[in-house]
Amino acid sequence: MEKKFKRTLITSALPYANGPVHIGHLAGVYVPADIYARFLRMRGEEVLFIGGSDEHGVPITIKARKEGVTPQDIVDRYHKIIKDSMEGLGISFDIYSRTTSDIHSATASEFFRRLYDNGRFEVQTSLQPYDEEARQFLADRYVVGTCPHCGSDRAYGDQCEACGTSLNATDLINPRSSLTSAPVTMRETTHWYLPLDKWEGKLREWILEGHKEWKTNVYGQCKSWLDLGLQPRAVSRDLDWGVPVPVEGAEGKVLYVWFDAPIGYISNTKELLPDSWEKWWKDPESRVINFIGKDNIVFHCIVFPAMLMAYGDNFQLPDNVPANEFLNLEGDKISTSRNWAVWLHEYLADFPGKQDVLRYVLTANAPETKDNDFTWADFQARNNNELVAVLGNFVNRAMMLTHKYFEGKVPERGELAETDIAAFREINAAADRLTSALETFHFREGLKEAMEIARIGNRYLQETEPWKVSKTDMDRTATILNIAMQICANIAVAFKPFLPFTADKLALMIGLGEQTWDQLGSDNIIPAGQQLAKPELLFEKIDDATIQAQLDRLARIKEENKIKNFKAAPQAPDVDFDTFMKADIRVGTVLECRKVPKADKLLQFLIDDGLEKRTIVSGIAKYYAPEDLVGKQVCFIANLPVRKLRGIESQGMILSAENADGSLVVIGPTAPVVPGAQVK
Ligand code: B3M
Ligand code: ZN
Repeated sequence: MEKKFKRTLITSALPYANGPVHIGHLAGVYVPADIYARFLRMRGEEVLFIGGSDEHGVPITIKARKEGVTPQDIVDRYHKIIKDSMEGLGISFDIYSRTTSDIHSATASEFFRRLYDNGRFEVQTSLQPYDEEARQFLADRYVVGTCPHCGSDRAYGDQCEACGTSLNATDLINPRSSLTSAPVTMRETTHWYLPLDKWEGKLREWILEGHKEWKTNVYGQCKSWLDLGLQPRAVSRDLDWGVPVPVEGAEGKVLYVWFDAPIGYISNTKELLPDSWEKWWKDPESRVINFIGKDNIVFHCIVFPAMLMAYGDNFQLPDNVPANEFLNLEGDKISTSRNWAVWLHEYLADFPGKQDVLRYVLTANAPETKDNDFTWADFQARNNNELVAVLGNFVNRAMMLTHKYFEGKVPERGELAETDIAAFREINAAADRLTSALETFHFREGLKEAMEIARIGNRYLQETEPWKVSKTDMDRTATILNIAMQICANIAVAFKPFLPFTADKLALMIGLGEQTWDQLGSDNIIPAGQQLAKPELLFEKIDDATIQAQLDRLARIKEENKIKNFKAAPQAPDVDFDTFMKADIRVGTVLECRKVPKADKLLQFLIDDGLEKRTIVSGIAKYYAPEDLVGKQVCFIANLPVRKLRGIESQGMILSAENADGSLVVIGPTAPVVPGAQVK
């Protein structure tokens, strides 16, 4: 039996304030949460939509250290960018706050203290990596050293990225701090642990028995965690950035970021509703829905619920956690540190007024059941072929025709024909599917059904042909265009959760007041006689040049990353001096240079080598225009055996250096020398 709830508290993961928000965050969390919040509000339900920045944790301190600023400077910067850009995209939070607020510190502190006072923690002492120079403990991630498995000298204390093995900092050979490069020692430290093992039985029952309706990716991940068996987890850290552990003798220790961050949902509710926040969290008729990405499942389904159970006081556990998988960008994993992302604040600047295009593409492509890929080509195609050609086209035709034949007033209609009734039968079926898709967090399915209403509209105009009927029968034309306007009104309702800017623009154009969900499916939303505004296009085509500019930006980032990540090859085995001296390396001047026909890699040189002239063929055609090399001096090996390349005898080899991206740069002297000079 479906449980009936009075109100819904929607939370969306608090993004780390160590960088801006990107399309991966949006598709995974914020757009679906916003669609759901808007849907419930349109149904007249009591809803609260909570957001905020997660401003603690080690990465923020590292970034601050790198930039020579304070962690507070970092979070102030990104909190503002994130908050403003989310607002720009129309994410309709009731509050977007932050975990450096006083109310949050007080709430998180009290939460810890209550668990502490009630004996809910275990104390454990362990050895942790310590940076002697920075005089601080290090998270495993910030210890680097040599991998005991593959010998890579760039392994992290939690994983070697070269061979993929997961590690502990103590496994590394020559462990060093990535903060200061100082050698890492192991020091004893004491922390508070939440004994998750003690809550395992309750968690099993609550999730595995009680929430079989959860998405399979979420349920499955919970089940495998539970089947592995839960361990106590440390909830404090040795760090000077975070909420201080509110216990005597705990100087230099703060709450672990994953302990305080989910409490942020509670503090932000409190901040918004100081007097009535409790009913949202503690009334059994309230339900909590957590929108998150898949990497946060364990914290929301296991750790935070165990914290809430340990706290007691009727805190409601989440009723659902509709976590999404990941969105990739042009085939590669999105990464803040590699700058491989489409950043929301940059999108809003590059595509002003096109918030809904991004919302549409991210929903149509949402990684609901598996990882998905965002490509600019798909973005353009969905805009041009779906938003412009289907949705925008229908609305524009219906508006133009009504203006043409009825001076922009919704005409009176006569008796409905079978086509009219059939169209609304279809719209109602789509509307029902749309509603149940939204109720069950299937947002891409829901969007398809909303689009189906626009498709029905286009088919309706195609079948009824009011432009022809108007020549003989104005009464029938009036009925057709009345119906067309009712379809427009249905579109303004159906799309409102997904594309709020467009839906509101359309509502304004057709004189529809506030859209409510119960209007959906009705064939009589706007009254006859209603004056329509001047039709304006809802969407415009996006041209190839605009898309190319985005692709060029990504290509530039790829190149920059290659250079940043360049690792010099290990040194080759020793060669004895006499052997080396046998190579006769000389400088020559390029007299002629041209492409070798039918060989896209090869250039043919004529070189003044101080003796006679010699021909050399070199595989650098991709990196140089032949005319750019004429007159230049290059180094070449003179005494290699002659080789035939494409029928041309090559008398030597031009030296070049290989760059990080694989491109070749010809080597020459730094000042002019006589042709034939030997390189020693
Ligand atoms: N800041 C992780 C993330 O942004 C984390 C979420 C906290 S939710 C309480 O993926
Ligand atoms: Zn390795």
